[in-house]
Amino acid sequence: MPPATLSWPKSRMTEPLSDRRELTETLKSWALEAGFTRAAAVKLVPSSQGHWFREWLDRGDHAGMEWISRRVELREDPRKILPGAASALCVALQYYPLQDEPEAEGDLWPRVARYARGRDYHDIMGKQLKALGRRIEAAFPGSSTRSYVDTGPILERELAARSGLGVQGKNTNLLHRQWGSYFLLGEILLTLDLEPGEPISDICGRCTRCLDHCPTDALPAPYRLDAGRCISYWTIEHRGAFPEQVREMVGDWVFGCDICQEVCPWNYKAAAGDHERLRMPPERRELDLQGLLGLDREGYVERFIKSPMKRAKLEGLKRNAAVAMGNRGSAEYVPALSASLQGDSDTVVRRHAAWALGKIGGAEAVDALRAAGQRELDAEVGSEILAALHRAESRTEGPEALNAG
Ligand code: B12
Ligand code: SF4
Ligand code: SF4
Repeated sequence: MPPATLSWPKSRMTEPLSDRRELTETLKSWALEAGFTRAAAVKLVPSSQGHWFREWLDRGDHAGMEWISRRVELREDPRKILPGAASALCVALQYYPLQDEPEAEGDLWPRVARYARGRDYHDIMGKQLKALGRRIEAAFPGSSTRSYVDTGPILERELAARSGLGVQGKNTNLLHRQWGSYFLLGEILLTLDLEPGEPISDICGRCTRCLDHCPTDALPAPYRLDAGRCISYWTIEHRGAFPEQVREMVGDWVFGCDICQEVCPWNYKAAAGDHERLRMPPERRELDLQGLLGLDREGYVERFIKSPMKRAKLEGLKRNAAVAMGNRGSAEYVPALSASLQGDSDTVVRRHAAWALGKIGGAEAVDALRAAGQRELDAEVGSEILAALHRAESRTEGPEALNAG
């Protein structure tokens, strides 16, 4: 293990290759000590995928994520982010499978994306990267670092692909023969000059499983994701009510979607990671769909404040839970949905509870909708109840009953 105080004379930083290699190996070993599963270096140059990114924006494939169309010039050339930046140390954190972690059970957790079941990776990786950055700056006086996980203006998959941490698959995720694709990415931009890793060549070959199995056609062509059709986008990023056609489209996914990874052959036997804080904490494991829909703010803060699922906020998680129940179509959910329709303070949640009752149908659901319709003061919820009643009654009693009413 290299000493933490290792100090390299400045003049040697950009000089002989063997020193650069040694420096790179040292930093990579520090990244593993910091808790990452893998690390690799890349030279910073303008992106070779900038035109694809612009085309993606021009087509509107970013849906409602306006924030991603800002600071495009930084995404196209990460050297503009940190003055003097020459390299990046890219890191990967394997989140699934985890050694000895039991499979998710119940009606909720198997429909929460695997990356989101443990503690928020932004916290975990952000702290690890900051500590690593401090260690590097202390060991190499005069050098600077800037670290990012997810939220920076960086095409993280392209950068990591050039470092050799994986190769982009047709589902756009970064893939690796040994590690599959269930790993998260982060990076430290550095003024130090590192020895770049070797990019890996394509491992998809003629496979098209992810494109064929995406339930919403969100992958209309290899390497192209249309966020406006992606369950992950709607359940994580979208605020407010779902448009009508999206409600059936998201199926019973409650947060994110893993289908295009589940079907990928490289994930069948992926190596396991081992990070304690990525495991699902017991206070979350016991929650099911009905528990989530009935959660109050205190219960939400207790369970989700350290979870990546807080991105959807309490109202978003409840909206998603109600829609998942509706799409499951089971009468066992009617009492929980009725309680939500009558008592939830959020109009978006009530609207989706009404929709789900209409979708499930049956006499009990119709009664709950009628009772709520008499009390509801909000116009949007009111019309949602009417539409749901119409749908439920037409299936429960037949069209004549509707006309008679
Ligand atoms: C916005 C975003 C989303 C959006 C849009 C996703 C998308 N594919 O763009 C939504 C909300 C849908 C999303 C979903 C998910 N995300 Co996300 N997301 C991001 C974010 C913030 C930006 C991605 C981006 O720049 N998209 C722009 C488009 C244009 O990029 P792209 O799809 O990668 O397109 C490139 C390629 O297609 C390539 N390309 C085009 N043609 C060709 C041809 C060939 C031959 C090749 C090789 C490449 C190529 O060029 C494009 C430009 O680089 C990144 C973090 C970051 N800062 O990078 C995380 C990130 C990509 N997400 C991540 C994760 C984990 C997910 C989910 C798995 C979560 C989940 N389970 O629900 C899903 C996966 C869905 C999917 N199939 O991509 C991880 C991916 C880790 C990995 N192993 O790849 C990242 C890196 C976050 C992180 N720090 O770990 N995400
Ligand atoms: S995350 Fe789900 S909806 Fe999005 S592209 Fe993958 S399979 Fe399709
Ligand atoms: S499912 Fe097939 S095409 Fe899709 S990423 Fe995996 S190997 Fe590539």
